[in-house]
Amino acid sequence: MSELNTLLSGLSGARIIDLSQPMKRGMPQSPNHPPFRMILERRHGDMVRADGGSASNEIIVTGGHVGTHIDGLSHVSHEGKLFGGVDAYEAQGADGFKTLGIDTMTPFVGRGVLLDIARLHGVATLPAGYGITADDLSRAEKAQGISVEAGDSVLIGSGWSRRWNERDAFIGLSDGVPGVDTSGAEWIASRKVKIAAGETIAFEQITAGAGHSLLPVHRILLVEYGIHIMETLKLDELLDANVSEFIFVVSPLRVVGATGAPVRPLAILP
Ligand code: UVW
Repeated sequence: MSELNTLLSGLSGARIIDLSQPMKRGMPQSPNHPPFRMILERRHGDMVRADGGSASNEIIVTGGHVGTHIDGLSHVSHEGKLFGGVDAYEAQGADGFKTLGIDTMTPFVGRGVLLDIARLHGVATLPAGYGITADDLSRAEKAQGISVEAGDSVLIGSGWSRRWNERDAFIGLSDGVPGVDTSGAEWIASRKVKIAAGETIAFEQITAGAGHSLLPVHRILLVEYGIHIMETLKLDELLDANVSEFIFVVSPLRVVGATGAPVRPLAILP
């Protein structure tokens, strides 16, 4: 058997779960970012070719941080510095970033570990404003009999993607959103993961009425440790399947110099 066939036979019968939310106008998103818009620029019949053929196409205008997306290391600075001490003001320009743009991220194909914090607490969805601590993460590892290792990507299950269709509650400006607190962020960083992913817009704990005014977990992961953050993943199917590990595939759009990009992550399960 050829090496390719061996690889393909390993995948035959695999279950592939799409972890992206559908991108459409009006979907929940952070008020910090330009909204997603798509319009049909040309419709069938606008121009019909001599052979009867016709084509339709669209214009898409969107912020790089709406829908299921990944944050590049140029997204957040602290006191003027990006990850690795890079000067944020020198690195940025009208065409984006000379360095640390999302195009410089190597696509990830590797082990994904899902820590289900909702299940740990005996609920399908964590309450609004709940802070996921380092202790929660350690206890979830023990309960699931799994360990997050260097080079993995970690996905944090809060169950919040079950609320995607409740736009205002999902955004959580009044009641808050569950997410990792600073102790949880330090725990994730200590495991030397490549990507930290969650179901909510900000990944971090947002308390009632706080909005996205302070985002300390972004500073810790993106600026101090160079760990990409992924937001607004659709994890409900994976949580319901009660799986802890899988092949995780993340290949962001290669937008040169961008601070983030939409992505359609996949989980591949045996
Ligand atoms: C938020 O909208 C808070 O997420 P991002 O990190 O993509 O800006």
